[in-house]
Amino acid sequence: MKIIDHLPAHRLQARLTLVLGILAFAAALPAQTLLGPTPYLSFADSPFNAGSFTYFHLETFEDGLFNTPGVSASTGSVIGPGSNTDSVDGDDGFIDGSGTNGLSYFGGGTVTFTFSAATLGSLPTNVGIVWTDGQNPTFEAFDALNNSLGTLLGTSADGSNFGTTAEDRFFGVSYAGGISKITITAATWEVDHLQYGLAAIPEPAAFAAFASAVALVATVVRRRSQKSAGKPGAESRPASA
Ligand SMILES: [Ca+2]
Ligand SMILES: [Ca+2]
Ligand SMILES: [Ca+2]
Ligand SMILES: [Ca+2]
Repeated sequence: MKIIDHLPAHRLQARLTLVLGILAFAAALPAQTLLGPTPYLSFADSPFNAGSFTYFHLETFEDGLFNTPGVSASTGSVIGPGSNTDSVDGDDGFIDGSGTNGLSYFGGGTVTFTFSAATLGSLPTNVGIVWTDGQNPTFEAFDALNNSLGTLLGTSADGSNFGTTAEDRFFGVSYAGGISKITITAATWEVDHLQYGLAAIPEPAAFAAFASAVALVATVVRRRSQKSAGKPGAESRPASA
C-alpha cells in the first residue's frame, strides 16, 4: 500500500503500536455483566455489597418514600406493611421468611427507572433491583445511547402474594460505560432495594491494559525521538528500505 510504503520504518512501527495499544485497551474494557437472578433476603446478598464506589444509593422504601437521588420511575407506588406486602425480608429487622412488615414498590406492566447523569455527576456503572412478588419478570438494562445491555428472565415466582421471600431475586448489571435506565416488566410486579453506584476505580484488567498501552506508546515515541535526533531530516525522508 502506498500510504504505508512511504512511511519511514520507525514511524510505521509507532503508528502500528499506537493502533495495537488502542485496540488492546478497547478489547480489555469490560463488556456488560448481567447479574442474577439470585436469591436475596437482605443487602448482604447484593453482589455490590463489598464493592468500592464513588457514590452508592440503596432505596429500601422503608421511609415510605421513593426519594433516592438522581433516579425517577415511570409508574408504580410505595406500599406499606400489610398481608399482601412483599418487602425484602430483612427490612423489618428479621430474616424470617416474611416481607409483610416492610415497605416495597408496586405496579404493573413495564416500569422504567431512569438515572440522571446531571444529578449524580455521571451515570451509575452498577445497578440492581430486587423483584419480590408478582409474575415472573423480565429485567432489561440500557446504556447511555439507549442500546440494550441485555435481559434477564425470572423463574422463581411461587404463586403466593402473602409476603413469602424464598422466591425473591436480585437482578442487576455492571457496565463501565454507564447505565441510563433499567426496566422491570410483568403483569403485576413488586420490587424493593433499588441500588445504583459508580465504581470507584477502573476494572483491574482494563487499567492494566491501558497502562501497558501507554507504556508501549511512550517507548516507541522515545525511540523515535532518539532516532530523529541522530538523523536530521529523517521525518521527511522516504523510507529507503
Ligand atoms: Ca422479615
Ligand atoms: Ca423494603
Ligand atoms: Ca416474595
Ligand atoms: Ca409471591
